[in-house]
Amino acid sequence: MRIGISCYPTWGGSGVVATELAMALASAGDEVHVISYALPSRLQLASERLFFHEVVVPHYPLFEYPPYSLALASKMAELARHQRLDLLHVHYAVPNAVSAMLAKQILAPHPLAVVTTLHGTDVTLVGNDPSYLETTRWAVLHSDAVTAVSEWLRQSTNYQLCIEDKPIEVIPNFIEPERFERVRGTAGARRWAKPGEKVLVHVSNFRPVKRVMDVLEVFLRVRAELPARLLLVGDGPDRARLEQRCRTERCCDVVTFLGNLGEVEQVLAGADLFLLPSENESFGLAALEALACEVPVVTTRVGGLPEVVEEGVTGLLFPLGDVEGMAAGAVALLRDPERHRAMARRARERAVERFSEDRIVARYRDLYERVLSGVHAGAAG
Ligand code: GMT
Repeated sequence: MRIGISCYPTWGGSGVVATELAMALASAGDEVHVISYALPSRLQLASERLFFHEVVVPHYPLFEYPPYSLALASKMAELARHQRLDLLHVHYAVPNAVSAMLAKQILAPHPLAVVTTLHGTDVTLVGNDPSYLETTRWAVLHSDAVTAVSEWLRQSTNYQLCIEDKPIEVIPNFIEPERFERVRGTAGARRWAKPGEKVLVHVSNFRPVKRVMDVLEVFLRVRAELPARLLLVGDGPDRARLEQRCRTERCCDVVTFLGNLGEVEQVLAGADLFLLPSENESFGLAALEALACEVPVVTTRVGGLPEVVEEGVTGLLFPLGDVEGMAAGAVALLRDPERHRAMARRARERAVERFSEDRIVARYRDLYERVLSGVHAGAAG
C-alpha cells in the first residue's frame, strides 16, 4: 500500500502517534510518505520505504496569514499523483482533514481515500470554534473513514460537531513495548534523585489544559510528607509561570525542568509516580507511556483518561482540581511498597495487553483495506 500520513511535527501526542504509525507501517512493508511543515520530532527515516516531504509555505507581502492549508493540499495532491498514493491518513482534523479533502477533489475522478484520525483538541478546543466549525465538520463528514482515539472522544465529536450519522471507529493510541522494555532496570529518573527520594514525573506541552500548577501543588503536598523530587519534561506557555512559582515556594532544588525530550522513557524508567492532573485529555498518551515504563499514574477522571488508567489497578483517578486528594493518594501509595510494586507491574502488563503497537497498527491497516475496497468499488460504479 502507498500511504501519505500528515501530522503536526511538534512534541504533541498526535504527531507522536502519526510518526510511530508511519514507521511501523514502513517496517512492515508499506510505502509511507510523511507530510508536514517540519521533520516530526520522533521520525527516524530508518526504512527505505519511509519518506518525509516538507510543506513549504511561500511568503508574500500580501499574506498576513500565509495559507498553510493550501500549500498542504497542493503537496498532498502532488504526492498522490506522482507517488501514486492509495490513501491519505491525516492526524488532527484542523487543517489536515480539510486539506486532504481538497486534494481528493483535485484528483477526482481518480480515487484517493482519506482517513481522518481525531486526537482531541482538534474537536474539543479548535474544531468546535465557530471560526473552524463548518470546515472541520465538513471534512469529518466527508472523510472515507474517521477514527477517534477514545470512546469519550467519539461521543464528544458526535455532540460537538453535530454529526450523529457518521460512523466513527475508536482506535486507541499505542506504545511499542520493546522501546519501553529496553529501559527496564536502568537508572532513568533516579539519576536526578538523592538516595531515599521518591521521584514524581510530569510530561506535557505545558498548555493551560495540562494544569501544570496543579502538578506543583500535588508535589509540594507530597514533599511535605516524604522526601521527593519532581522531574518536568516538556515546554510550553505555562512553564515560565511554573518556574516563577517554584522560586517563590523555594523548591527549585527539588524540581528539575528537563525541557522537551524525544526519548521520554529515559526519564520515565525508575520513576515512582506520574502526575497528570489535566483539565481534559481525549486519551493521555503520556500516561500510557508512563504505564508502559511500570510507573503508576495519578490523574484526573476526565475525558478518555479512565479508558487508559484503571482506577486502583494501574493508577489513581481524582476529580479535576482535587490536589489534596491526588497528594493524599500519592503519599498513601508511596508509603505502601507492596501495593506500589503490584500497581507498577500491572501498569506495564495492561499497557502491553491493551495498547501494544502490533495490535493497534493491525487495526489501522485493516481499516485502510476496508476503506480502499469501498473507494475503488465506488470509483468503478
Ligand atoms: O494536548 C494537546 O493539545 C495536543 C494534542 C496533540 O496534538 O498531541 O493532544 C491530544 O492528542 C493526543 C494523542 O492522541 C492525546 O493523547 C491527548 O490526550 C490529546 N490532548 C487533549 O485531548 C488535551
